[in-house]
Amino acid sequence: MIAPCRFLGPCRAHLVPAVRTCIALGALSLGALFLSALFLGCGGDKGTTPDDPEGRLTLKFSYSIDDAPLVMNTADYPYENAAGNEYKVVGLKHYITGVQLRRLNGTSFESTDVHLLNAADPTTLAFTIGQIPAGPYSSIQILVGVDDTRNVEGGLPATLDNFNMQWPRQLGGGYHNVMAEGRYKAGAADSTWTVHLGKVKHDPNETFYHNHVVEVIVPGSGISFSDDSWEVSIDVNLNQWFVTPTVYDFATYGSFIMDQHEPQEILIANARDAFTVKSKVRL
Ligand SMILES: [Cu+2]
Ligand SMILES: [Zn+2]
Repeated sequence: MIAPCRFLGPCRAHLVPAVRTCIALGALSLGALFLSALFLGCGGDKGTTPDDPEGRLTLKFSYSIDDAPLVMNTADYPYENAAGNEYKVVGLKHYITGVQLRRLNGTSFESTDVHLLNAADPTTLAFTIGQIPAGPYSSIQILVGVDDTRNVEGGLPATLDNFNMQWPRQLGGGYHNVMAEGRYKAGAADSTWTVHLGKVKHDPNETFYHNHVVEVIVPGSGISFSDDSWEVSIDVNLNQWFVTPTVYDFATYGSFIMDQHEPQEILIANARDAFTVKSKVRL
């Protein structure tokens, strides 16, 4: 049996961020937490000089449902997806890794930083990448989730935030790439929907766990740097995750999709067009 990981519901082994006091820290010592916090910074910045210009890029994320900003933990069910599910959102967290600034000639500049974004905590929704070589970039590519190399047990620093995103060892270990969930109306009652994306075997007999991350080339994100700083605001429309190319009905796959390859593939394919650039501002 795999213990469910939920924002909602009973406090279980590896995840219940809303009820932090229930979490058994296990092997995590305070010392380890402190040390990893020290090393969590986003890399060094050598500073800029006139002959070695470098740019800085701040990516700022927001979440919406179609045209309205996402409001979580509402009493009612304010949203409706393409399948007709009336729903609310209780939690939404995901990693961003593999931020790549791509040039027209096919080369790119890539950041190795890992960012955990929590829609409930505005301080987590922006991060800055420094030391970007000058020149024009045609687009920004991001990986929603943890790249294959680091999505393994112990692949990220042992912080409480990463601990809360752990993926069960029985399902391949590592971390949730995306953890979103809420409730939806199911007839007279209501039920839980969960979008937990991580590692799953495609076939029970295979030994390889596929890492379900979303590769997004953010449309309209091209930008040119000299030794300046830019802020690009990216909006994520959650409803867009539930439509095109496949309409996703909460009732079809139930509230536990962590061991199901098919709904995870649908959600990954659907998510690719959910990210759009809202603004590009020179700071
Ligand atoms: Cu989960
Ligand atoms: Zn798959």
